[in-house]
Amino acid sequence: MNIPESLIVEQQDEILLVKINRPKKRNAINDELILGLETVFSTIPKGVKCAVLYGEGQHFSAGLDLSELRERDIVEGLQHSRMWHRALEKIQFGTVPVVAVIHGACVGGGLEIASACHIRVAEQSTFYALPEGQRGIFVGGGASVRLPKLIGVARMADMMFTGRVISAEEGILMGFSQYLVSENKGLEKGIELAKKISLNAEMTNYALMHVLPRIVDSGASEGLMMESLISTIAASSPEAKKRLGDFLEGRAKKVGES
Ligand code: 1HE
Repeated sequence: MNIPESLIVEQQDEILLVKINRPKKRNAINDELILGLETVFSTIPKGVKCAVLYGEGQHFSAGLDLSELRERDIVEGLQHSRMWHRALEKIQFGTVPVVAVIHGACVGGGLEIASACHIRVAEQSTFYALPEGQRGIFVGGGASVRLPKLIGVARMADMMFTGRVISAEEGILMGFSQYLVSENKGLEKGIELAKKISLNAEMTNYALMHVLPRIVDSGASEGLMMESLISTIAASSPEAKKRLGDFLEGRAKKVGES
């Protein structure tokens, strides 16, 4: 497997920890790194149930490595954007849910990578921006599809029109991150969430990753039909029957019990 030095992958029981490790360049994403992410998320080892993606150093990621952008022609540019789409599809529609733990800069392509994950935990130092507008370019890693679903079209357009920087607190109010934690506590929180997610029935995680986004992208009538299908499939699995029985016979936790 071709994993570059700028990615560190470590398995802790059922959790895969994936670290972007290019701190001298603020975890800017060059081709090697995006291809490495594609490889890692295409080849999740058997037994892994959830992944945590985070960054080394002071920042999650400064986005696209701008030093590689200069001399591309139009076709190369298209292929480059499609390469990002492919890699981020592997994160979003891979085999396991991915928790992003973000801190410092989460900008441009870094924000696009975090948007492809399933849950985002932000440390207090996090700031978000889409500097593409200021650099004279446009997002190319899927932000126009994923980001409006998280924060809304108007907010994304504002970020690009004005170069506005969003704080960690604003990020949570806007719906970009789901958890806000103090500095250096992100990984601990990310692992805690990953452990919780790993305890779910496999079918529930599968439906949340692969079916829910398709329902959201479809019309109401098709969406409701897909919901009926997946809820019936999920409820008929032996795991669901066991869990329902556990609750009805007093062996399972009540809502809110930990
Ligand atoms: C980089 C990059 C990069 C840093 N490409 N080399 N992204 C941006 O427009 C963000 C550009 N970066 C920044 O605004 C700042 O670097 C940060 C706010 C993220 C961090 O600031 P700081 O003071 O901690 O670091 P620095 O001194 O600016 O950078 C340290 C080194 O990292 C320096 O290299 P050095 O060789 O002079 O030490 C920087 O050149 C390098 N560096 N960011 C290349 N992005 C799929 S399309 C997505 C399109 C985009 O992502 S566009 C947004 C690009």
